[in-house]
Amino acid sequence: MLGHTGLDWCSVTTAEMPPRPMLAPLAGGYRKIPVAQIGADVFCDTRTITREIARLAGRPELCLEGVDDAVKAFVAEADLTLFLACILSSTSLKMNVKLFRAFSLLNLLRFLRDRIHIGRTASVPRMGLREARGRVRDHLLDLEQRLASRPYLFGEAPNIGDFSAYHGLWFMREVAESAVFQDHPAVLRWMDRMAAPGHGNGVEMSPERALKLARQAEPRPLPDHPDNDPLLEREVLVAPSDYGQVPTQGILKAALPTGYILACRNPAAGAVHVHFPREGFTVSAI
Ligand SMILES: N[C@@H](CCC(=O)N[C@@H](CS)C(=O)NCC(=O)O)C(=O)O
Repeated sequence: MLGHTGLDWCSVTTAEMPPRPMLAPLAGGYRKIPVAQIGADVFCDTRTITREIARLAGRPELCLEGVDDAVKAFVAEADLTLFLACILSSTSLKMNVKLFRAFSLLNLLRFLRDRIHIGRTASVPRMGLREARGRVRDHLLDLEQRLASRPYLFGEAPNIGDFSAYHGLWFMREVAESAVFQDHPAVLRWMDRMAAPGHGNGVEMSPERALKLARQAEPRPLPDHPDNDPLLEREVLVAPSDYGQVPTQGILKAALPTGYILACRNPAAGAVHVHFPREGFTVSAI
């Protein structure tokens, strides 16, 4: 999405699983990636990240608030069930060999143990390998049909639906080198079109610098919105409701129709505002 919008950005590479000691102070313990940062504002989950990209680029169709209900429903399915189906169906000998090459044995065991823990504690519908493969096949047929008459899934230009569908399939095609795409030429052409702009003007940055930028900045002013949530100004926990349900603790500063803003403070990052979407997250008082 950063490539398609041509925005300038910096990239901090983090470990593939916690502990992530430099990221934890910024995102208040939220365990998933990606996370985005603008000064002392930190955006968790692609739902809040895409909203910022859409705003900065003046392209409302890149976030959920800018699209109609049909696209929203498509994204809900693509981001969770279909994404998990893509990852599950990527299980193959080739994939296992790649994992072995990428990790030391100890790290591989840690990684697998971590994934099993995520799987066991997840509250998403369980899916076997057969079901996952079936879902991916149906998904590809649906995309092939959509793309028969237009370059992107919903029209002449990409919207958030394209990006949601793309990332799971990217994993299958590029990382797992899956053969399922052979009978779907329109999907392959669309994937090439999606990848063509690259990742934009991304510059590598150290985690220390990211933390320093947070410390030096003030969180931006809170949105002007009538807010009478009973938890406002109270210490709360916000956690994903699907998987990786590690909570972030902070003071609830805003409960907007689109999401929550938490104030967190620690010596490494200073005072930060951590943004979460409402959908897919729970908030509870401590
Ligand atoms: N709903 C999240 C999903 C993000 C996600 O699942 N990220 C994976 C890596 S691609 C992750 O962090 N999984 C748990 C973990 O590894 O800690 C989003 O849209 O950002």
